[in-house]
Amino acid sequence: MDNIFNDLKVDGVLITSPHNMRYLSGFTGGEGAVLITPTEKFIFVDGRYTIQAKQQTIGFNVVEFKNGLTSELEKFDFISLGIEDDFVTFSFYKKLKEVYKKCEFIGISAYLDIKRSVKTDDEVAFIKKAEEIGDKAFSYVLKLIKEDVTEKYLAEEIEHFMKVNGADGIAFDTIVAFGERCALPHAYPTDRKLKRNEFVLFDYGCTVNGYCGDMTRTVYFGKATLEEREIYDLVLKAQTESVRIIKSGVKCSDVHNFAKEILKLKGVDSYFNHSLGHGVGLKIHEMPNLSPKSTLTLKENMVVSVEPGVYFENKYGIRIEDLVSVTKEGCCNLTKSNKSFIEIN
Ligand SMILES: [Mn+2]
Repeated sequence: MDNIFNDLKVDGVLITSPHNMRYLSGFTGGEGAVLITPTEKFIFVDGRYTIQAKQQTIGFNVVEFKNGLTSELEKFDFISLGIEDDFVTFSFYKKLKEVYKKCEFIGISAYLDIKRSVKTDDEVAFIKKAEEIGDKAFSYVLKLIKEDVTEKYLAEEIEHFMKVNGADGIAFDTIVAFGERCALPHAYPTDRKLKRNEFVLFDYGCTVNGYCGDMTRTVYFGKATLEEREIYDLVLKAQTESVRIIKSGVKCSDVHNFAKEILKLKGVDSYFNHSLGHGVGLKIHEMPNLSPKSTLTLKENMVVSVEPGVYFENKYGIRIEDLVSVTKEGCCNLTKSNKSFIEIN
């Protein structure tokens, strides 16, 4: 970040999104603003966050504003100011234009997204820890699977387990889906009861120091049909083989297309209706996407999910997801939970 003034032609950077404020300053309060100039760093907060900002930031001047953020911003002048074009509202932008009448505003969201996509070793370690807690939650929840249990119940158990086992929160609303509900890639837990002979899909993650975990496992309650078993093994093949080709220098779109080709072996590639994966970090969905549209190339220390899935309306769905950190030679799988076919009886 310190070289932002070399990378971009700006003489100041104003950050207001919670994730980028946290990334750049350590402040987790989510409200306020971070202002960085070539010589100084400021964080502006209201009275609720003054102590917290002092505790969480290093090298920042903590300024408590009493008459609104703009009254503090008026004390500065910029020729060219970087702002988050993907986050700033139209009304805030109009205010900024009134404060800095002759200033040119430069959108820096994409720049920060790319910057954040490559993790430090510490950031990878936090994600790894989140995934370890997720792995433990999976072993725990497997034991709770039985007839008539509800999706909501299992989801609550997973979240509670993670929170009392080292997580600081959940990365996104936990998905637990049974049977035909597994065909909704973003299913939400309901009071639906588990019946014999259907799939159970779990997709969840916790946060550790703000960094997200993310994993998906699909298991079977009862005795699967041959077809169900074959499709599962195909999704598993797409998942494991895709992980195998990931390394620094590989195009993100190539990994997606590779997985799709494997699903084509049994003609189910058209039932794979999302991208193969996404970056994770302080946000659950970050750059880069393992998608056919991506123009990015994998780099060392990017962390991405690899999650092929197939979804059959009114029947069932299967998705298997691991997180991997990209290395020079390949990748390191951060998710250790068993992914071979599991039947629970
Ligand atoms: Mn995911």
